[in-house]
Amino acid sequence: MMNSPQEWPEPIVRVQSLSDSGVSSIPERYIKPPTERPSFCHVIGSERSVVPEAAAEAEGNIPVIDMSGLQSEDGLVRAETMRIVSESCREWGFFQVVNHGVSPQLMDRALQIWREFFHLPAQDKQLYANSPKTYEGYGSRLGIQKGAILDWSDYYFLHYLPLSLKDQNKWPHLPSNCREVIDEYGKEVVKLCERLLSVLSLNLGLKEEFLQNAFGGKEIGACMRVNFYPKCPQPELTLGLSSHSDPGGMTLLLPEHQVTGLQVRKANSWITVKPAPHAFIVNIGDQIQVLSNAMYKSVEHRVVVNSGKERISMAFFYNPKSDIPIEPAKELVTPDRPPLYLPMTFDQYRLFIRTRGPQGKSQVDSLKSPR
Ligand SMILES: O=C(O)CCC(=O)C(=O)O
Repeated sequence: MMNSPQEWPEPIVRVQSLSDSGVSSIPERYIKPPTERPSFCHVIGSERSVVPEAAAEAEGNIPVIDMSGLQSEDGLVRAETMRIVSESCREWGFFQVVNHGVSPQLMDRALQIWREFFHLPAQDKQLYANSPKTYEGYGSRLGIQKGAILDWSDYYFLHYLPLSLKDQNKWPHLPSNCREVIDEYGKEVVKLCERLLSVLSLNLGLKEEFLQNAFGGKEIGACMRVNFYPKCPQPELTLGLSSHSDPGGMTLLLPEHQVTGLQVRKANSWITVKPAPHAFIVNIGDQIQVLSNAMYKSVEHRVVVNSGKERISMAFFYNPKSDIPIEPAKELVTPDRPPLYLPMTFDQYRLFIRTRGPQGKSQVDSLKSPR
């Protein structure tokens, strides 16, 4: 197994400070190869296409699901809600949920404290500068490859669970209510994740508690990455976050809904997500793709930036306990559908993204068992 790297290969530059300095062109190390750039066009191969070989951007939106339907008195409404969740997991790997039980005020407060955090003076944030050893704290790159092309974003990464990794001293002490709000937000979001895992398990034809147990029962892991995408003078040349699928179990993303940026891959197109107010964007991570023997897909996504508005998003990652092997559920393995993946612990698995940075779906594909 690879060891965790200790230090960044190059001095860290805060993207926010670059943006604030008013540069009119971006440094070369943020310029993506033409096929990875946002195409800002709608039809593959159209004359307007700047990079015809790249996936085009298309109209549409990921499904929006009203979770109150799961408690409806009407059995048909309950069944239909389950069906839409199932279809979204199979067809999109992504959906939005509304009426999910987390207080909208708490969601607003959480986004607000992070907005305030990123607008603190540089020296206050610098106290929490992170290293690739654990990634906890204030960071500006993913991956440790020297000379890598970087993404146009800064972030804050912290552990929420298990309790042995939760260390509030590593969370920002400013703004003053920051730790309290993160704690409360985490508690509510964990409850929602538990509910969603039950729904996914039932939809897979498994016992309600199957996925939660496969994740390690009460010993699951949860961590949070708050992404800050500063304004960018040349958004057509770069990405706020390169294409990747999430390595963990399931992600609940809360973006600010006024500024778009997230794009989800659908066949050969990128669909720009239009966030519904106070919705969470739910997506299937690689570990659920493995556990479901690829019935559910962990889908590639990326973030585009813009020159007019900065953007914040909070990604809450609900993960398996890090040292148990994750493999396809026995119930989902049949002679027609042999196990598609070899077992691996999440600790081993996440070293890949921590070393190489976001790389599309190459990691989960590399896990395919030889046939
Ligand atoms: O900022 C976003 O909309 C997406 C963030 C994301 O994909 C991540 O943090 O893994």
